Amino acid sequence: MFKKILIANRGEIALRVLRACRELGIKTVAIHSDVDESAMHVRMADESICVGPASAQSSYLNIPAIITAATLTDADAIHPGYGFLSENQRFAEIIEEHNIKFIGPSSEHIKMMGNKIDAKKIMDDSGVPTVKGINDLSNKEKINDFIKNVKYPIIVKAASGGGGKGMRVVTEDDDLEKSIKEAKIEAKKSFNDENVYLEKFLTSPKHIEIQVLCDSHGNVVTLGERDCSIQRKHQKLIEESPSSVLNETERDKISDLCRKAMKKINYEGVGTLEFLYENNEFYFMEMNTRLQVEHPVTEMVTGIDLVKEQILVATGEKLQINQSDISLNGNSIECRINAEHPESFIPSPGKITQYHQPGGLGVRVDSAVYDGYSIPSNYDSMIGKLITYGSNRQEALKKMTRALEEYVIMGINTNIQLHQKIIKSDEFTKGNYDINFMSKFN
Ligand code: MV4
Repeated sequence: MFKKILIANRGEIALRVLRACRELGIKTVAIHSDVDESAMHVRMADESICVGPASAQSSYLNIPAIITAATLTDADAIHPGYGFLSENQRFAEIIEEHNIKFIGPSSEHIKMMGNKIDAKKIMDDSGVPTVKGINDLSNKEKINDFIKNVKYPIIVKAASGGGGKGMRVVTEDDDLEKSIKEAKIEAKKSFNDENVYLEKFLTSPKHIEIQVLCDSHGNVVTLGERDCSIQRKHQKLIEESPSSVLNETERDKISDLCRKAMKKINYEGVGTLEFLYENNEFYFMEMNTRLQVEHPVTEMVTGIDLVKEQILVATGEKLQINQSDISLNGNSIECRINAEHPESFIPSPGKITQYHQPGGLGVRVDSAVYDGYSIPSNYDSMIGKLITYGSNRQEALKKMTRALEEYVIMGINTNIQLHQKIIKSDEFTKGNYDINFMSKFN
C-alpha cells in the first residue's frame, strides 16, 4: 500500500482524493500556487508545498515543480484528479520514470485514447458500436461516397480534440472543403495536431457514458451509466445516474461490450466511455482515462467509492468486487455549482461573505469553499457539486429542489437559480431531454 500520495490538483477534487487517502491510512501532500496558500486542500493535507505562481501554467501544470515536490516529500504516488495534467501522457511517463506511481492508466493507454481516431478504431475492432465515419480525407471520391451513404449533416472533428474545439457541422457540399480547412487550422492551433475526421452528425442525441473500473490482473467491472446531456458550451451542468431512458437489457448490453473492450486492451484504472444515444442506439465517441467530475452520482447508486478503488488498483491489488456484486440502487443527480454571472455566464470570482451548505439525508456537497474564502480568478469557475440521492428519481429531484433552496452563497454570483429553473422544468422532470436542452432553455 502507498504510504504517501501527492495530490496534483486543487479545489473539491483535491479534497475528494484526500478523504479517500485518509480512510485508507495514506498520508497526503497538497501542492498549491501562491494564491491558493489558504485553500482548503492545503489546510486539510498532512503536508503542503508551493509549486509556483498563480497561473495554472506555472503551478498546477508545472511538471518539473510537481515532480520535485513529490521527490522532496518522498511521495510514492501522484493522483492527478481531473483536468490539469490528468490526461497528459508525458506527465504519466515522467512520473513512472521517477519510480513514482501515476494513479491512472499507463501512459500508453492515455495516448491511445487521446487520439479519437485511434480510440474509435480500437472500440470498433472490439465490437463497440461507433458513429459512422471516415478518417482518410485524402481521397475526394471516398469522401463523396461516404456522404452519399450517410447523408448530411456531417461533423468534422479533430483527432486530438475534445470539448468541442476543432469541430464543424456541415449541412451541404458547398461548405465541406472550407469547414475541413477551418477545423484543421483550429485543431493545429489548439492541439498542435491538424488531423481531422468526418462523422455522420446526430442531431438530437443524449450524452450517456459508461463507468469502468479495471485492475492490473485483467478484471473489469462496469458501474452503470451517467446521463450528461444537460450541458452548455461543452460544459456539463447536471448529470444523473441511472439514465431515465435505459432499461436493464439495454444497459447490460452496452456494459458487456465495454467490459469486453477494456479486457481486450488491458485497460487499468477508472475510465469512462462516452456515447451518443439516439433512437435507442449507442454510438461510441471517445474515452476519458481519468476520474470524472460527475463520478459521485455513480458512487451514490452503486455504493462504491471510486477513488478508493482507483487507489487500490493502482497499488496492483486485485479488484475485490465482481460484476455480480454491482447493482444500481435508487437515483442520484448532480448539479455543478459555478461562480458565474447568471445571464452572461462570465466567471464571478471574489470573496464569499456568507456561506451555508445544505445537508441532511441524501444530500452530498463536494466543495472546497468556506465562509470568507476568496475564489481566485485564475482557475475554473466550478466551486462545488451538489449531489442528491433518492430511492427513485422523483425523490432525488425533491431532495435537489430542497437542497438548492437551502444553499446560501453570498458575495459572488452563482448558477444556483439556473439549476432551480432547470430542475423544476417540465422536460427535465420527465427526463425528456437531449444535448440540445440548454440551447432551447430560458
Ligand atoms: C457529435 C455530435 C453529434 N454527432 N458527433 C461535442 C463534444 C465532442 N466530444 C463531441 N461532440 C459532439 N459530437 C456526432 N457524430 C454532437 C456533439 C455535441 C455534444 C455531444 C455531447 C454533449 C454535448 C454536445 C454538445 C454539442 C455537440
